[in-house]
Amino acid sequence: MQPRIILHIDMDAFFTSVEERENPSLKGKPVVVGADPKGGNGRGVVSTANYEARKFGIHSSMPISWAYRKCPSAVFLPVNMQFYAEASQRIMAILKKYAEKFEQASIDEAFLDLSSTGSYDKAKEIVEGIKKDIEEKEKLTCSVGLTPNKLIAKIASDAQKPNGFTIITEEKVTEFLKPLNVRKLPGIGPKAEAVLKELKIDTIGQLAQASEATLRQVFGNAWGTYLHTAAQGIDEREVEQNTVIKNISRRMTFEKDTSEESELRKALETLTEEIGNDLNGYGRTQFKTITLIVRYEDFETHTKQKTLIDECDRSEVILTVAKELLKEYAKTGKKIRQLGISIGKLR
Ligand code: TTP
Ligand code: MG
Repeated sequence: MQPRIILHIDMDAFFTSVEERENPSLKGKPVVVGADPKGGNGRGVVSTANYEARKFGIHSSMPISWAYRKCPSAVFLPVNMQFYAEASQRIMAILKKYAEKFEQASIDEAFLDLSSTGSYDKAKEIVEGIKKDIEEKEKLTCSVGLTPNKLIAKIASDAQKPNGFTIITEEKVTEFLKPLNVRKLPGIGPKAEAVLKELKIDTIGQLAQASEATLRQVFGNAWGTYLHTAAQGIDEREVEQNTVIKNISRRMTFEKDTSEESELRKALETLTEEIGNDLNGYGRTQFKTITLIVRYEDFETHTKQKTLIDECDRSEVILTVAKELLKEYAKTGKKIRQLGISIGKLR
């Protein structure tokens, strides 16, 4: 069988880059896109920060009030989703032309299957063309990973941001993964990281050495096997043909972990409002599933989903369902670190 050549592409600091393109006077300044900071009293979260603002420790999903305190002189801009969605659509249209198999993974990410080029040299030329095309037509930069599968491609595109191009051929996969922190593997969060640390596993290389049986015992069968396989750099998933975003999600990290009901309720209201804006920005109206994501102070994370009988287009329903789903978690009395809402099966 011919080896696969898979490209993952991720736009650099996407929302802020679009803003900077429209207003070049922003270049070089720390820029934050998100809720109104209202002089440090604003509710809501950071959608993204440009690389200058990241130097101050500002990042996605942080409360906007916190970001404001970290860098009050940053330029704070509201989320202009329609604007980013349009840029995204144009970028995806460019990408689609380059491969028969194209999968949009989020507003600023996509996978392309370039196996039919037959070699990394040929694929590399195409990818250089893609980067140039996006830079010329959209005045935006992206980072890419060109590798044997989706998993490695996603890790590789992140390896040299911004404006990176990382090629990892089949024979280099083990060497590439070996020194990386386990957190680089999709799905490993702080909790799994802590458990692995107990086992004296810090790097993907060390994880690859651990026995599958041990990992299955510690993490359960499905997860254990995933970790074992992923650490070897194995991923059989195909690039799927899809061209539309299927869900929208928003997260909010509390400045201080909380179990305060009014604070949790306010957070759900803010998240619902932001999701409503995103939905409008995308020009979509209907959804069918609502998921609540709760991350506790110890990083334990739970999700609960409700599927509506009929498709729905009302924000109030998101809020009502999210509040209902939260009730059970609130019962535990454990403090919550982060809340998220995701709506799915969009139309
Ligand atoms: P990302 O690709 O995760 O981030 P980014 O493009 O801003 O920066 P990077 O260079 O590290 O890729 O997300 C793409 C866009 O999605 C981002 O610009 C804003 C939006 N977003 C949110 O609104 N909330 C979030 O929590 C995250 C992670 C992203
Ligand atoms: Mg990005």
